[in-house]
Amino acid sequence: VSDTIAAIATPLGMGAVCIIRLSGPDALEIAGRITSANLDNLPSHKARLTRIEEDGELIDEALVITFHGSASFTGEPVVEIQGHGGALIAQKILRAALRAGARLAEPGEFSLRAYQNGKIDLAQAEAIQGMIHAKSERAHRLHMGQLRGSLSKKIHEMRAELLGLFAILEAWVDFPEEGLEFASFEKVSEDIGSILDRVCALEKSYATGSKLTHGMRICFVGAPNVGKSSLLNALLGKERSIVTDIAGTTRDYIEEELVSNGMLFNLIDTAGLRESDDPIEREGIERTLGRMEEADLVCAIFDASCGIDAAVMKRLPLEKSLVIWNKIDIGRASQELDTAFGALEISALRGLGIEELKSKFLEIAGGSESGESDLMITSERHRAALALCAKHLGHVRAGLAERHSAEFIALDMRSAIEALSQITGGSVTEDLLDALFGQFCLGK
Ligand SMILES: Nc1nc2c(ncn2[C@@H]2O[C@H](COP(=O)(O)OP(=O)(O)O)[C@@H](O)[C@H]2O)c(=O)[nH]1
Ligand SMILES: [Mg+2]
Repeated sequence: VSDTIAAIATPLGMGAVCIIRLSGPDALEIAGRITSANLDNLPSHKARLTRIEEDGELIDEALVITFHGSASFTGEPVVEIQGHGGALIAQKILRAALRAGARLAEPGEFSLRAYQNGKIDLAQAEAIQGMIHAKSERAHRLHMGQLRGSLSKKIHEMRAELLGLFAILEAWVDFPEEGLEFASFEKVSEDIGSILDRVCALEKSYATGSKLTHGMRICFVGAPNVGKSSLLNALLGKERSIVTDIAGTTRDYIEEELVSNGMLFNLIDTAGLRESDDPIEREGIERTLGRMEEADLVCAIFDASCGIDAAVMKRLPLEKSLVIWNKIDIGRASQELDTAFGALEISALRGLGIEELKSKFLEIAGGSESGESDLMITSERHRAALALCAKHLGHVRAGLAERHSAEFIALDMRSAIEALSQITGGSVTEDLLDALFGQFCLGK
């Protein structure tokens, strides 16, 4: 039996309204002690204007909404008090609720209860968190889909198939003589192969899914004065980075978010790469190399009127680089370079080729793919679980091929199923739940 928790669910500050939430078996009773309305008579999901009072002092006039029984977000009685927005009012209402018998909720505890009461699974709880943090249309859409159960459904389907195959393995263990009547080794192995393919495809979707949610990291590198800072400004449509004709102006890196075509990009302008004796500039160059390593995409910018810069070229990670010829208003270079994403011509100063560059970013991020690929994972936790599942399924297939005893194969199969279950929350530890829900907002 759980106790009744309370928290302020809205950000502390000035606003039109603040919401204080209570959840637990005594939510209605406790809220009843501080409101003038008789909450037991108030029908579920209906709002009523009441006075909030403590020791005869009027704190606020507020709307109270009750959710009876399990018909609430958390799956237990919930009361939401909507007071006037103001940090002090919110705190006074909360304090009154705590004095009336509620306990202050931990971060994410409402969502944790929703999960524990079977209202949502773990993947859906994480999707809510993803929705709250979404900075782009695509991130929002992805998490909305996950909240509505797209990911959970896929996991359950694969899990159900694995359980079916697990039953066959168990039958082989229990009835080694007639076991092969249930299915052939080949058939089981083939079915596992098909599930393995899906598990791997979903794991791979993290590359795009994480770019969509956390933003693709794009690092601009190049020799001093090629126009890196000018390009950042042109993309952002504002003068963010200092632009001068003095080489070595940008000493530290500058990071800015760009939302374009419903996608989030993290643009990083860096110090120009060249040999330098200046200690500050050298530190800046070190940082450039670090950012380049972390980046999903490196834009190698060259001055089209000068051609390729060898010092930049030799440091370029070709497998994730896009060449950008800048200053095509004053020159043209046509060297071929063997980079993963080809080359583009622009003029940051004149604003030429900027839209094409944004489209290129979108294409590289995988965001221009059609809607059917909208089922993607966006969490590293999910990726790790899928990778673990794939590893165990690999062992199962190897075991079948080498005709290991069904008992051992079944063990790997069990591990594969458990790994998959972690995503929706079938078999997870208390520690994991604490860590996961602990990242949530207070009152969520
Ligand atoms: N003609 C021309 N000049 C440019 C262009 N882009 C930048 N510049 C100039 O090149 C100089 C260096 O630009 P900046 O953005 O500071 O280069 P960074 O050192 O790579 O960051 C400045 O004087 C800019 O105005 C361009 O497309 N065409
Ligand atoms: Mg610069």
